[in-house]
Amino acid sequence: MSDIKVYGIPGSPFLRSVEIALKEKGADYHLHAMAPGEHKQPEHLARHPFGRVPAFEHDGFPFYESQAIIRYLDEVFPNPPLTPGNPQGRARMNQVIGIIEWYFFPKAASPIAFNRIIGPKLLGLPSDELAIAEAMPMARTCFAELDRLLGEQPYFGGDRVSIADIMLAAQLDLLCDTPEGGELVAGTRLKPWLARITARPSFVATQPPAVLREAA
Ligand SMILES: N[C@@H](CCC(=O)N[C@@H](CS)C(=O)NCC(=O)O)C(=O)O
Repeated sequence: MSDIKVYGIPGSPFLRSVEIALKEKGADYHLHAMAPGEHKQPEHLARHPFGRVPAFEHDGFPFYESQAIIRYLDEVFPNPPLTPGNPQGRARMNQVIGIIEWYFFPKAASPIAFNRIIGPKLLGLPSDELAIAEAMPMARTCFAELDRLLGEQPYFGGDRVSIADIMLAAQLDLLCDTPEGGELVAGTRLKPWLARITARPSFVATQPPAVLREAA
């Protein structure tokens, strides 16, 4: 039996995406839940020198970066597959992961969710309204483009949930609790997609802490 350890701060969408992938695979794991701030302490920096979450270990093999972790899980636990079986589906999945990592998370979701939820409700910091306003043009571009790329398909890579769906839905589920996220998702095809995917047992079992939901 394999030994899987996941380190992270509950509520982190990247942590949640790794947990969702583990649940989709039916793999047992141990979550080392960390408090905010612990991710900058030497113990965690030894696991993750960039001081972010999640970090991961499988049978003594430690590494970090959510995308790498989920792709690894998809290889070591092949069923059900989280990678589409055809080149176009895989290209679309990889494209969406690239959009999440380069544009959506750092330039849209992170400034909005941090200033609306994490900062004011969890860390006692004031909302930086300018940072939110500055993130909105990129957020609008991301929502429009992701809506276009999803199109009429059930999931980004085709008929089955893929790594892109898991990573994006973990981000959107939190962001869409904010007024800005709610406005951005309204009327898009992302809204029914998000409702469908977050009803999956893997999402239900990995809800963010209630304090983050109440905060929104
Ligand atoms: N590229 C990293 C990003 C991880 C990341 O940015 N995690 C956020 C939480 S969702 C974090 O650790 N933030 C803490 C900080 O920036 O201090 C991954 O995919 O794992």
